[in-house]
Amino acid sequence: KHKFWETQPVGQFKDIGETNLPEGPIEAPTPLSEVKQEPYNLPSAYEWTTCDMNSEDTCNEVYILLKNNYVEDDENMFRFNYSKEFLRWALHPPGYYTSWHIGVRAKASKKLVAFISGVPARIRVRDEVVKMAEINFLCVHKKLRSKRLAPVLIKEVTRRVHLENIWQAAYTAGVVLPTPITTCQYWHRSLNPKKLIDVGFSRLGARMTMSRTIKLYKLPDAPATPGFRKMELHDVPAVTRLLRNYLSQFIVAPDFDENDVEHWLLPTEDVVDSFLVESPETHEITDFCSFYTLPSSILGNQNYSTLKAAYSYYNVASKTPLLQLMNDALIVAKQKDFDVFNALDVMQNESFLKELKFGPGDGQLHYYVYNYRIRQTLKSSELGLVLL
Ligand code: NHW
Ligand code: EN5
Repeated sequence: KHKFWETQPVGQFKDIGETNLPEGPIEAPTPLSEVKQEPYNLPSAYEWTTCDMNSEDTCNEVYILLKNNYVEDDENMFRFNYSKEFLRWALHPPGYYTSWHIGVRAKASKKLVAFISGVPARIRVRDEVVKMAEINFLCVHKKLRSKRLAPVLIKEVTRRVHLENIWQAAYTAGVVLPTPITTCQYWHRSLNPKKLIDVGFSRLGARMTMSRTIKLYKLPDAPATPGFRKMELHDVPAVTRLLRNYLSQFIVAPDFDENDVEHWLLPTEDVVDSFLVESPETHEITDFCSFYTLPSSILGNQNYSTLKAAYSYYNVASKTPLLQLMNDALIVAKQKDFDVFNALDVMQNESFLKELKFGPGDGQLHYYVYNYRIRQTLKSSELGLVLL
């Protein structure tokens, strides 16, 4: 069934329930001198290219490939439309390797037809911090599908990760592969219900009118929590402490230092938004919330071309109730003109989803780790990792 994935060091379906297998690397690292020195072979009409995302032209080519060919929902009504600034941010964290930003071009036209990327990350699994690659933005042009190009891209990124002496990776997908460490549910909170209904993202509930629906999802004009404000550069040490302490309770979570927090959580216009609560009395940073901006193209609608979605990222409530903090996040997202606020049922999100009028979506997200066995499938609430 999985001719490619059966050959890879990942959990296999036949081993589910094998409780005796040890936790940790599936395969030991090999000496770097034994890592294949040449790229894998592509069909002869295609060639490898390393994509320098600092180049305006290259970044634009990757953007256009993804805009036209990346992930769609199961009814092909919406397609992710990551912005150029977002892609540059996502691919340039501390310690990134340009060699992990891998494209495939048609030799004749030089057109970019496929892409895969990795970025370095330290991810803690129980009490062990593991250097990993986070793999994302795997994309093959629609006209080149089902030709087994994806396995070649995956093997090539694996080889280039190995050349940096890194032997594990984390990735997510909407499809089931061998084998998820956990499966998460997408939840959606309408901010602009009329547009969501008009474009087919959501439906008018039974015994509901449009005006009742609009009223149902109405939010206050301003956040309620005293001391709620945008995160700034000088907050990085306090946010890092708060976040590290919070993430320590999850079985799998990133091991963020101050440089990571500055990159991933300091607000970047139209990419990532972060807010915190500074106690008006003590000036202590007690709570934090964040979301990233990921619009989707609306495929074939007369009136609208883009759905503006915010995705819940990392949130920590130590003093303010999480429910109130996330209600404030919804309020600021609404002020910023987002149509919908999306969240996964990771970390403690289940504690606010229903009360804040999120509803379950038709999509799921499966999380995977390459070359690292985790003893049993996790609950989504045991996961402290959000990938873009
Ligand atoms: S998930 C988003 C992936 N992208 C999309 O869905 C975009 C739209 N679709 C496409 O572009 C986030 C194509 O359909 C793709 C597959 C390219 C998905 N992950 O070339 P073939 C990520 O980026 C397997 C992994 O004929 P295709 C995460 C499939 O099971 N494998 O298919 C990426 C089959 O193998 P099998 C996937 O439709 C993580 C084989 O590909 C997959 O033309 C990558 C078929 O290939 C997916 N999402 O192209 C892994 N979708 O064994 C990283 C399909 O079942 C691993 N497949 O026969 C770690 C590497 C680093 C390690 C470092 C130590
Ligand atoms: C890795 N970084 O299916 C990315 N999205 O529910 C790869 N559904 O938006 C992983 N089908 O339920 C990709 N509206 C996996 C996700 C792929 C995209 C995807 C789902 C997630 C989605 C929407 C639209 C469905 C359109 C028809 C959905 C219902 C919203 C409703 C609002 C009111 C309360 C009830 C729910």
